[in-house]
Amino acid sequence: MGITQSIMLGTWCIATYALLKSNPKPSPKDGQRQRQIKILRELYGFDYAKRNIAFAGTSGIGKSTMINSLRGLKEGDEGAAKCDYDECTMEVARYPLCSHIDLWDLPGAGTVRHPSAGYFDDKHLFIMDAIVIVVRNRLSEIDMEIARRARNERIPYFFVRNLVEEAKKKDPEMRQKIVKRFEESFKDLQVKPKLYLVNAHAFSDNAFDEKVLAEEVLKNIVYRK
Ligand SMILES: Nc1nc2c(ncn2[C@@H]2O[C@H](COP(=O)(O)OP(=O)(O)O)[C@@H](O)[C@H]2O)c(=O)[nH]1
Ligand SMILES: [Mg+2]
Repeated sequence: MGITQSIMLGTWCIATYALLKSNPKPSPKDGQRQRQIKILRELYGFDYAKRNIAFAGTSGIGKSTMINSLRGLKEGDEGAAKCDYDECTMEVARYPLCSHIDLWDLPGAGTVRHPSAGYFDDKHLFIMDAIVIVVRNRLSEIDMEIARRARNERIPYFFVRNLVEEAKKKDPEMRQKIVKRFEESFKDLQVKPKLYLVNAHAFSDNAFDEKVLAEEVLKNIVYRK
C-alpha cells in the first residue's frame, strides 16, 4: 500500500475509530420500520459495531471503481469489485474498508434488471448509514429520487461527481460549470446539497474533493440516524 493510499485510508478509518467504539449501538427508529430494518440488517449480516456506506447511482458511473480505489485495489485484483461500462455489478455486495466501516456496492439503477422505479426499496437502501450517490455530468431522476428518499429516512447522502479529471482535461475551469449545473437542478427545491468532485481511479491522490468527502461522510455517520 502506497503512502497516499495509507493517508486516505487513515482519513476514512482512524478519525472515527474511538468515537464509533464508544457509540456502537444504533439509535432506535420507530416500531415496525425499526423491526424491518433490524431484520434486513441481520439478513445482510450487518455488524452493529460497523457503519455501512452504500454506493448508489446509475449504471457504469464508477461506483465499483470508487470502492476499489478506496480499498487500494485495482480492477482485476483479488477481492476487488468488478468494473466495466457493461452492467457487471448484479447483486448488492459488501467490501470491508476497515474494522468499523463496510462499503456496499450496488448494481446500477435504470437497467432492465435493476429498474429505477422502486430502486431505493428493492436495494434496501434504507438500512444503510450513509449513501454516496455517484453522478456524472447530468443528474438523473433516480439520483434525485435516492436523495429524496434518503432525506425522508434521515440517512446522510452525498452527491459525488466522478470523472472530473476527464472534464478538467477538456476545460480547466470545469468546477464552476459543473457545480452551477448541479445547483440548477435544485433551484426550485428547498434542499441545497453539496457536490463533491472526485476521480474514482485515483482517490488517494486527493486532486479534487476526495479528502473533504471522506471527512464529511465520517462526520455524519458517527451518530447513527
Ligand atoms: N477515466 C476514468 N474512468 C473511470 C472512472 N471511474 C470509473 N471509470 C471507468 O468507468 C467504467 C465503469 O465503472 P464501474 O466502476 O464499473 O461503474 P459502476 O457500474 O457504477 O460500478 C469502468 O471501465 C471504469 O474503469 C474515473 O474516475 N475515470
Ligand atoms: Mg458496479
